[in-house]
Amino acid sequence: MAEENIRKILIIGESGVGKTSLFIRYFRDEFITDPSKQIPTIGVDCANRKIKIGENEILLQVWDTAGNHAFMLIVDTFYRGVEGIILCYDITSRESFFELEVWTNKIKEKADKNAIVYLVGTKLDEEHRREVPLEEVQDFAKAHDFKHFETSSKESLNIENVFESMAKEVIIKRIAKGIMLSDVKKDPKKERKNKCC
Ligand SMILES: Nc1nc2c(ncn2[C@@H]2O[C@H](COP(=O)(O)OP(=O)(O)O)[C@@H](O)[C@H]2O)c(=O)[nH]1
Ligand SMILES: [Mg+2]
Repeated sequence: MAEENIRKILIIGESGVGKTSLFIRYFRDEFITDPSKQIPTIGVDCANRKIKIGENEILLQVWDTAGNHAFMLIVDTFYRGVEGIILCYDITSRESFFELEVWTNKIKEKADKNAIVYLVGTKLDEEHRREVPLEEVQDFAKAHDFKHFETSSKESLNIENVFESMAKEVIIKRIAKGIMLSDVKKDPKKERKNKCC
């Protein structure tokens, strides 16, 4: 597939919130329960999936990153060219919600200002252990203009929806940008002809 049809998406957030589980559920439709089989993310991991929306086919290239601060310098270099960011927190961890402020600042600092950001709460199957009230996180999302989702990788809730919705938005944004670019590229002579003075 031509390079221009590859759309880069980054999954970020604190260590242990469930980023890799989200990634594995989407790409392999699995959830690894055996702790001995869970491998902590080292730096970054990547997978691709072809997605067709209307006439447009894209390759969604998703990068799962390590939230661990030891890998921060490597991970920071991956924000370049990213069109969508999935910022994760754990609905059962108030601390992961507080850390969102730090992640939001990082997005502002490192990512393209046009990147689409989704705020994704994980571990929805653990509703009985919820520490992050829905209303509070919705207010946060609204204040930052992020779309908000809650998911469970364990029970496969809302996962496809997050990625499909992101793919759609990225395509729409790209089409809009394409129109703008073609406007800019218009022949200046023709442009002048059309003007009345
Ligand atoms: N109950 C439940 N546990 C989850 C879910 N997603 C991840 N976990 C658990 O949370 C821990 C951290 O998950 P991981 O995906 O490695 O987090 P990461 O460090 O953000 O990549 C693991 O023990 C997972 O089994 C989920 O949807 N539900
Ligand atoms: Mg991980």
